[in-house]
Amino acid sequence: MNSELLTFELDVCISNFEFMAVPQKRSSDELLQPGELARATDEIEHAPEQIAAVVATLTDAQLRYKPNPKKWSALEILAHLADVELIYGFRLRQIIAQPGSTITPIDQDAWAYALDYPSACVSEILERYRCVRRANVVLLHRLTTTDLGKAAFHPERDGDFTLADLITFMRQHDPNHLRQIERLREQSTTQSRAEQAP
Ligand code: NI
Repeated sequence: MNSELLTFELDVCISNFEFMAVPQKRSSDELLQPGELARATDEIEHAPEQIAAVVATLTDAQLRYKPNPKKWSALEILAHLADVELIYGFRLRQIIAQPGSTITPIDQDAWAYALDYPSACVSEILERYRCVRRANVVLLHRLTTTDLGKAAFHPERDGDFTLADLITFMRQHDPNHLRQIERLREQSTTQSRAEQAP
């Protein structure tokens, strides 16, 4: 099982399914508060630039550093973010246009393996992540709080997955992985120093 941030307290993988990463640490109901949808949209809009800024500080070795074979490298996390953005895009449109339809769960480790995340090109995935995010943010700007209760059926929840749930997940997913990349940078630097020590 590959590494993934699945809760906001733990950075270990306890499930293959991205859905399980919905931590509900922030309640989806928060989005109903005045100004909160706009605040979430703003956070979601700017997250890729924060990720890109951290990635720009990484050497190629740091990008590929894995603390152990089962954990993702920063490069694999980036490829995951770019692919998850496609999933967000589809799910946003699905819930808006076809409420009551059924969501297809994602096995993120199967995606990472089958789509060969370690061979990803950083500039390509960053560009795709930003581009699809921009398109998704256009959609988010159109939403009002009355849209947030629209839902599709999520088999792994055995219940509704609302737009509020999805947006709450989106606003937490990038910062979570940003911290994961920063930790990988620190770990790789520490290991590099240890290897150079006499
Ligand atoms: Ni993730």
